[in-house]
Amino acid sequence: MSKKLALLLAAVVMMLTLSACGGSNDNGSAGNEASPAQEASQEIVIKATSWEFDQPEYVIPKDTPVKITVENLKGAHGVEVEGTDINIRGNDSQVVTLKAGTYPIRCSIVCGAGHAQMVSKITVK
Ligand SMILES: [Cu+2]
Repeated sequence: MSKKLALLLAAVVMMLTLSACGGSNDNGSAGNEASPAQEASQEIVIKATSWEFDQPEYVIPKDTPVKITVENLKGAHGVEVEGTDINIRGNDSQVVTLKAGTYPIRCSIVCGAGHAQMVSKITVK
């Protein structure tokens, strides 16, 4: 009984540690994963202030490499795209290729009182 509990605790601790590591790794090595120099045929700029993104929706073409740039005009914000591994923190960019669909965006940096209302979406078509 107590051995089971200890194992369970160990598993939980490991999961927490792994997710913490994953988070900081994302940050440091975002540029050198998978494909090093994808050619983007288009760029969109997502401008963030405290506390909103400049557009309620960003439209990009499907199956096409697009450079997504995040500009922080006020405060420190990031763009996390639900259903993908895209997480652009701060003034940075990432080249992405997405399938058709709608992808919710939210701020990936806890930035203060309005953090929860920092949402938008990417429509890919
Ligand atoms: Cu934010």
